[in-house]
Amino acid sequence: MAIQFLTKDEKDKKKVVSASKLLFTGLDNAGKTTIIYGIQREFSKIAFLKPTRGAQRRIFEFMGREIAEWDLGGQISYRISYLKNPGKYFDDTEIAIYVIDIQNRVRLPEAISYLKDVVEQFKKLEIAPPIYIFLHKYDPALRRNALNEMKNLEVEIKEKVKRNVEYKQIFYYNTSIYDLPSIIKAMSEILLSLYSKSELIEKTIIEFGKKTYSDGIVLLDDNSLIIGSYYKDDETKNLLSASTPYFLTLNDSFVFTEVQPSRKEEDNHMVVQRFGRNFLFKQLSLKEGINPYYILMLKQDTHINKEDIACFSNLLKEILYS
Ligand SMILES: Nc1nc2c(ncn2[C@@H]2O[C@H](COP(=O)(O)OP(=O)(O)OP(=O)(O)O)[C@@H](O)[C@H]2O)c(=O)[nH]1
Ligand SMILES: [Mg+2]
Repeated sequence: MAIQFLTKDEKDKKKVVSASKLLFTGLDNAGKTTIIYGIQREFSKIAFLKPTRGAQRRIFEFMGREIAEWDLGGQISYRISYLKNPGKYFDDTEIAIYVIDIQNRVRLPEAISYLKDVVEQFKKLEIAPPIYIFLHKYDPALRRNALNEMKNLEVEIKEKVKRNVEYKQIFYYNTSIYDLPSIIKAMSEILLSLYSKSELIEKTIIEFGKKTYSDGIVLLDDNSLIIGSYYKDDETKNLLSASTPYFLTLNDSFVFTEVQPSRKEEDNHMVVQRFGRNFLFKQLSLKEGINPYYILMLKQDTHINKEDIACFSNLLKEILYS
């Protein structure tokens, strides 16, 4: 049998073709690249962001599957070139995220008009991916100080889209980089919709939750995305979902280098006590060469049984990678 060696470029190309395409589009300055860096916790890059030049692609793994993320720079000259060559930019989209800056009212008509253009391209290409509209820059300060105004604006945008854009699958999320859980929730729900495995994972987490006497558990991947969760009640849910980005960020800042090869997997967990309860955060390395996963648990006690963790990790590995 002939062995085929591929160059890195050829391999990347092959990956792009087989991966599910996730398209980020919208006007310039809407916040697309910020959202992408947000879930990667690349906060230092966010502060110095420049407009994206053309289409930037990245491949990442989500639940054992490859996702090709396309970030289409939204400046007018690029938008024109995408519309001239829809096959190259819009074809094969499985999920589209359309980002609208809700703080820029003046550009709302332009944002809706470009959404219409994008939908037209999908129709021309005979594809019908769901479009998730992010009403972005929905900052906590605005929510606090101008909630009624924001609610009215939301209704207004949705009505305008309905009137101007004929498309079956349009869904909405309110997001802000100053409310990372809002981005994590949106991205996780959207990507999970691609997977049939998610129900099985959910069941595995519930079982693990009961076995370990946990009030709640969130399973996360390295992109801050929530793969599955189990909550005893709403209060636990709110506490846990609000805390995930902070534990991940804290963990990032404790990155151990190769200089400490003796560091064992079981040492790698944190316990934080708040509100009379214990948050346990632990890294799970399911497979070599694959980014780690993480669990955040809310418990009455601080006990964590190694065998239970090993069994849970094995089950996850089987579900995700076999
Ligand atoms: N207030 C607020 N500002 C944000 C938010 N997200 C992004 N921004 C700011 O919006 C500006 C534009 O963000 P980008 O992510 O570069 O926008 P983009 O959509 O990628 O723009 P192009 O690459 O030109 O298409 C930056 O100054 C960000 O800091 C948010 O949630 N709230
Ligand atoms: Mg950008």
